[in-house]
Amino acid sequence: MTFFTAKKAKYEGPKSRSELAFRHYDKNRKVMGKTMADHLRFAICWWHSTCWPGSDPFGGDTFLRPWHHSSNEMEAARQKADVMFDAMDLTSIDFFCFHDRDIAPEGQSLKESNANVTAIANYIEKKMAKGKKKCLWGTANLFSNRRFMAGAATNPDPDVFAYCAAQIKHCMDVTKGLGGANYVMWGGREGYETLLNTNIGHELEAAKRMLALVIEYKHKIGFKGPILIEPKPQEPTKHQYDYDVATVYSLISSLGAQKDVKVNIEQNHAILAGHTFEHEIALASALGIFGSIDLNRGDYQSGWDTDQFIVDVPELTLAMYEILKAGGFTTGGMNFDAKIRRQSIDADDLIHAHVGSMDACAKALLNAAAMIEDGVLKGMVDERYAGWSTARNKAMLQGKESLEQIAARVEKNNINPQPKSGRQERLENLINRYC
Ligand code: XUL
Ligand code: CO
Repeated sequence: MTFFTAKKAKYEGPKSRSELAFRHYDKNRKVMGKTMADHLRFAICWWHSTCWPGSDPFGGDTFLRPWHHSSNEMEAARQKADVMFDAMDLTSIDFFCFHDRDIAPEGQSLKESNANVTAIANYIEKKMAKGKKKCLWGTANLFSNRRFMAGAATNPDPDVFAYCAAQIKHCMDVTKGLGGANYVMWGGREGYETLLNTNIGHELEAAKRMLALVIEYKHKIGFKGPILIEPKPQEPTKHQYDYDVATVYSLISSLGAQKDVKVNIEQNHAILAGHTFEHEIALASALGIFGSIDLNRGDYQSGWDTDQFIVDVPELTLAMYEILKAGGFTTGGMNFDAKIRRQSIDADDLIHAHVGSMDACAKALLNAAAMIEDGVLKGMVDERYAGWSTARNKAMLQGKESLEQIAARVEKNNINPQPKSGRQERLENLINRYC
């Protein structure tokens, strides 16, 4: 018996009147030479979908899922896996993402915890083969247990650093065993609460060392996909070292590791950092470190990580436009790091949430593809930078002219720049034509 009562959502076209159906997501439809499924590479996440019980700082469990109240933790872990695979089936989502502590209970020692993770991973592997499902990425939970309260790799206690290294090693092995396309690092506790007890210089060095160890191990075991760092500016710590794409780039480039390490960009984290979602994608792409997406929506009034399902088509259209411009996903994809609201207590709410957001993404993909194919927006941007294509200006950008030479040329030719309109409103009107 399955936990859900919903039937598998089908593509019914834009005119469908069914409550649970795809209007735009037609999995095998080709868009710009690739199927929609290959463009979007949707993933469901373990932690919000089956681990979180609906709690908030003021109250506990609202969902009352049977596996949260089971006396046999390993049996509950298998039950959660069954529900995850049923959800993937009903939504036609091909990938999943997990933390080690999501899939299996923590034991009395790391050895026991690792054995639990391995046992459930074996159970998951069998279900993957049966349902043709894939792992987008795995990650180690280095933030929930109280041992991490003062940091994971950046903890003042070297034993915590060592413990993290050991936990990551096992999680990388398990992710590789499940054929994971990427391995993620989100530094939930890599930051500080007060400078009064913090040695920033040491903590940055430790974070860098951990990343170097992970890259080395990735090569050692032949893990093909990239390591993805997930930027976030605050929450849980007041000041996070992985603030945003630009900050994470400085860590990656300090190791010269742009080939091995990319970023996993989350909408809610982007707006908490004071950026837009599309800004973070465009910047990562410009810096050569765009990897994957954690898909959700922050609340524009609340200053915390509300992780709602994203259904805003115009916002998604701008994000998809940047993703297509970046060449689309290679190993990455769109992981629903999103949770239903704590009042959404019906089992099927989870299915409706994923299907609705997938459909919004599909519509955004169609909009963005039309923007690319028309080329009007690109044409207007190219025109703005056209002056740089002359031989002399190219030479200036390539460092072939010194400051004195440029200065002499400006005086000699009486260069006198004339401002031109940025045409923002015309561009915004143009975007609305596609949405
Ligand atoms: C937390 C968050 C994490 C990461 C994985 O804000 O986004 O769930 O995605 O650790
Ligand atoms: Co995330």
